[in-house]
Amino acid sequence: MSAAAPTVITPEPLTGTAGPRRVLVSSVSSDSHTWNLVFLQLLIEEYGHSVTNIGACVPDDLLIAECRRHRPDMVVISSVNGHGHLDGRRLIARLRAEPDLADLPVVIGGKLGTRGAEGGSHARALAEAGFDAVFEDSVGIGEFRRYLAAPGTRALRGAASAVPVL
Ligand code: B12
Repeated sequence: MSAAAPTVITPEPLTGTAGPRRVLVSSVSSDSHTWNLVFLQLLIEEYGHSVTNIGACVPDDLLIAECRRHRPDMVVISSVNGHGHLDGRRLIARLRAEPDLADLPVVIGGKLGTRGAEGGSHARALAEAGFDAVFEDSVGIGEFRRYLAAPGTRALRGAASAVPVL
């Protein structure tokens, strides 16, 4: 009996993007979960981008400092402990209040509330607070893949959209 061929999952191509970009992955201040961050790092790297993963329980001030230090093309925030909708709104308000970071592409995803689907969506409130996109839980993964591959994605469409290095 011959062995079954291994399954290869190939990411969708990065059509229309301008090559590898620098992505900062972070959690929010209250959240100590880490495998979500590792998962996201591997997913984003599959698309050829480089990732700096600054880990769990990141205070807002530290995230702001790391954005200035690394000057990423995009920030990806993940939270699964249920407080992401609160931490996220506070964090993005802080970030958008900094003139040099106000235009930085920032997205958030994960288990953003404590009650799952029955608690309703937090996407609108988070987008209104300043996130460029919101991806709720594992159903958001497909959308996130499309976002990474879309030619119009702000952080990925060309050098002109990158945050200038000071
Ligand atoms: C392991 C674990 C822990 C470990 C974490 C260890 C570590 N080093 O990470 C420990 C024990 C520390 C822990 C603690 C707590 N946990 Co916990 N934990 C889990 C558990 C069992 C697995 C999480 C995991 O690693 N999953 C694997 C990763 C790869 O998947 P994921 O986290 O689900 O993320 C997926 C999606 O959400 C999505 N995603 C996530 N982020 C993003 C971002 C973007 C941009 C996109 C596109 C997608 C995306 O992609 C991932 C893959 O599909 C889950 C239950 C479960 N089975 O999921 C609970 C769970 C996340 N924990 C929960 C809770 C409540 C807690 C505590 C508050 C418990 C407590 N009372 O102390 C604390 C929180 C501490 C804190 N300060 O944050 C709840 C959260 C409830 C909610 N959000 O509604 C869960 C869901 C358990 C439950 N059903 O109640 N936990």
